[in-house]
Amino acid sequence: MKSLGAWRTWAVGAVVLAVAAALLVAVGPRGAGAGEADTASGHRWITDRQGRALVLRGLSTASSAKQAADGMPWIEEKDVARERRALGTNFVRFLLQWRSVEPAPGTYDRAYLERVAERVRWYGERGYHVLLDMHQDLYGPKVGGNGAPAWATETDGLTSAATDPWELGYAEPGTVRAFDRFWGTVEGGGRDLRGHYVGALREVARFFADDDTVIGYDLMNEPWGGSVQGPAFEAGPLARLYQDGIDAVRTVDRNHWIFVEPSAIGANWGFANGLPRLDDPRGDGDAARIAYAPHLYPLPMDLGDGYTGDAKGQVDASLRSWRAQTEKTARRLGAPVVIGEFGLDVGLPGAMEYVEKVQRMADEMGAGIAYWSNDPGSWAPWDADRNPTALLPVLDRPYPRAVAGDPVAYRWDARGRALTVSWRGNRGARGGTEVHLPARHFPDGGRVTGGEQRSWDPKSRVLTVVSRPGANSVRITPRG
Ligand code: IDC
Repeated sequence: MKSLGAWRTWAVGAVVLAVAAALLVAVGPRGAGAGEADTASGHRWITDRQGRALVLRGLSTASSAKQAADGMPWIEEKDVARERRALGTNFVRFLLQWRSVEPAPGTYDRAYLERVAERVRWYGERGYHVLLDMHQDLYGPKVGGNGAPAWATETDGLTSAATDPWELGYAEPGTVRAFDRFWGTVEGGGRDLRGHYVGALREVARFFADDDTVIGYDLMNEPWGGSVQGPAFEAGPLARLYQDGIDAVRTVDRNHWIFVEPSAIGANWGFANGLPRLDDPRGDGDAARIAYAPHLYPLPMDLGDGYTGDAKGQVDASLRSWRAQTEKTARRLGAPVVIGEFGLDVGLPGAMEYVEKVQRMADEMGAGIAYWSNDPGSWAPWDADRNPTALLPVLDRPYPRAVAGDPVAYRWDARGRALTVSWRGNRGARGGTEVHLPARHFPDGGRVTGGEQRSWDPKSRVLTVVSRPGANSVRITPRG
C-alpha cells in the first residue's frame, strides 16, 4: 500500500498543479461560432460518406499491441466479427506505435502499415470507422513505457524504475528527460525528435489517405510535458507539435479527421486545459476537420476505486466538471467530441452503474466513445477465457449509428424500452437514419413511430428509418 500512498501524494500534488494551471489559463472561446451544428452541445459532427452525422460507439484495440514485437493487437478477424455481432459497435480506436512506424531514423516500415491495413479491412467490412491512435505511455520501451523507438529515446544516462501504479512512471527521471529531449525543452540532444515524429505521422497519413474505413488520426495518446506542465506545455510545445502534425498530414491527406488530446493529467479528472485553437489547412468553420478526443478517468477511478453510490459525490462532481471543460474546449477548437478512453475493472462495486452513467452523458453531449479496452480480461466485455463479463450487456445498447440530419437529441430509455432520436434538417444526407437494435432489447425488431422503417436487417440488427415530411423525431420500441 506504500506505493498507493505515494501515488496519492503525487496525485494530490498534481491536482494542486492542475488547479493552479486552470486558474492561470485565460483562453476564452475563440471563433466559437464557426461551423457549429444546431445541437444541444453546440458542437460539430463527424459525418460519413453519405453526409450523415456519426454517433461513434466502440472500444480501443488494443493494449496488447504495445508490447507485441510486430506491433499488432491480439485480435483475429473472428474477434472483430464477434465484437460486431455482440456489441453492435461501429467504431474502433486502433493503437499504433511510433517504434513500429519508424524502426530506424527516417525508415518507415511498410510491412507494418500493411498489417495494420489488413486489420482495418476486417473492421471496414463490418461497417466500422477506424481511428488510428499514435499511442504512447511513459514515452517508450527504453524507459519502461511504450511508443517511441529506442533511437528516439534520449535520457542522458538517467533511468526510470517500474512503478505501481504505472502512471507514477511519468515522474521517473529517465522518462521526464526523454520527454524534455523530445519537446526540445532542455539544452543538448542530437536529433530533431519531434521532427521525426511529425514525419512518422505524415507517413501513416500518406499510407491511409485513400482508405475510407479510416475516420482519422489521433496525433498522440495522453501527451506529457516532462518538466514543462500546465498551459505552458499545452499552449506551447504541445500546440506546436499538433500544428506541425496537422500541416504535415494535410500535405498528403486532405480529408480524414485529425484528433487531438489534452495533456492527460488534470484533464482526465475534469480540470481545465490550455489547448488553443488549431488551424486546419482545409479551411475554417465547416471545412475544418479537427476533432477533440479527451480521456475520462475521474480521480477516484484512476486510483482504482469503484463507484459505490458515490456517497461523497466526488465522481459525479468530477463528471460534471469534465463535461463542462470538454464542451468549453470543443467550442474553442470548433471540434466534435469523442471520449477517446474511459474504462475500469468491471468487477469493482458500482462499475456498471458508472459505465451506464458515462454512456448517458455521452448521449447527452453528442459525443463518441471508445471504451478502454477490448483486451480480454477484467476491464473488458470478455474475460481471459473469452467468457462475457458484466460489461457486455451494458455496452450492447441501442443507439443511432448514423443520423440523416443535425442530431438534436437521442436517448435510450431502458425502463420504457424506447429509443428516441430527433434531428433538424437533413444536411443534404443520402439514405436514412440507421439505428442499432440489440437482440436483448429488440428480439423481433423495432416498431417505429413518427417515421417510416425503410429496412431492417436482423443479422446486422440495423434498422433504417426516414422521418415523415416535416417531422424530425422518431421513437422506436420493441416489436411484438
Ligand atoms: C494501460 C493498460 C495496462 C498497461 C498500462 C501501461 O490497461 O495493462 O500496463 O496501460 O501501458 C490510460 C492510457 C492507457 C492505459 C489506461 C488504463 O492511455 O494506455 O492502459 N489509461 O490504465 N490513461 C489512463 C488510463
